[in-house]
Amino acid sequence: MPSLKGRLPPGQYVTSEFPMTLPPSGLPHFIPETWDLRVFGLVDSALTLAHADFLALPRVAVTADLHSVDTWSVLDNRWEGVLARELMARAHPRPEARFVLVHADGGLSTCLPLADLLRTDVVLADRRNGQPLHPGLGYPARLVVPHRYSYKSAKWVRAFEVLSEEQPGYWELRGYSRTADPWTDDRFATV
Ligand SMILES: Nc1nc2c(c(=O)[nH]1)N[C@H]1C(S)=C(S)[C@@H](COP(=O)(O)O)O[C@H]1N2
Ligand SMILES: [Mo]
Repeated sequence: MPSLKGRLPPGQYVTSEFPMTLPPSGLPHFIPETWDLRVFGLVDSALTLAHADFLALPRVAVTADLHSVDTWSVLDNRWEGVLARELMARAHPRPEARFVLVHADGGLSTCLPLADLLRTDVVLADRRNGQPLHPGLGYPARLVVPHRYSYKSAKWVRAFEVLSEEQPGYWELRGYSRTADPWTDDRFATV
């Protein structure tokens, strides 16, 4: 058992598997022929990628822990996929770009600072621990944002909307923190 000292944010416990919650509408249906991934908004080169285009992008592997606001943490996930910064670099955000609203199938959206998406550990993953990502965990493209509570790690991502101002997403509109920093127990919105 590896030492957890320094690994576990306040109020979290370790579990080995994701609860894999599904949206009320059920598991989003992935159809490779019609699926696309878009980057739009305040960019000079809006992107629409087919699934084959996404698969052809440079790939990375990132090992990271994921912390849920519901107090469970899953440690040492080895995610494989495409860095969000790879997509941003291709889309060329304009100088006024500051935030990105992530749109996902199943109704979730979440907003992150553009700077978060430029980190070298923020990946749009399609594999975990050497296997294709389980559909319930977000296949074909799950955002992984290790330094934020996992409601920022949108499953089934379809688009990144680049904005100048922050626009609250699904959980941010429902009382959860906009900043979502596990290390400061930053779970709920402060009014
Ligand atoms: N598209 C989408 N992504 C999502 C969610 C969702 O409902 N829809 N739930 C989020 C929340 S609240 C959490 S805690 C994690 C849960 O990850 P898991 O379902 O892989 O366990 O996914 C996040 N990503
Ligand atoms: Mo969550």
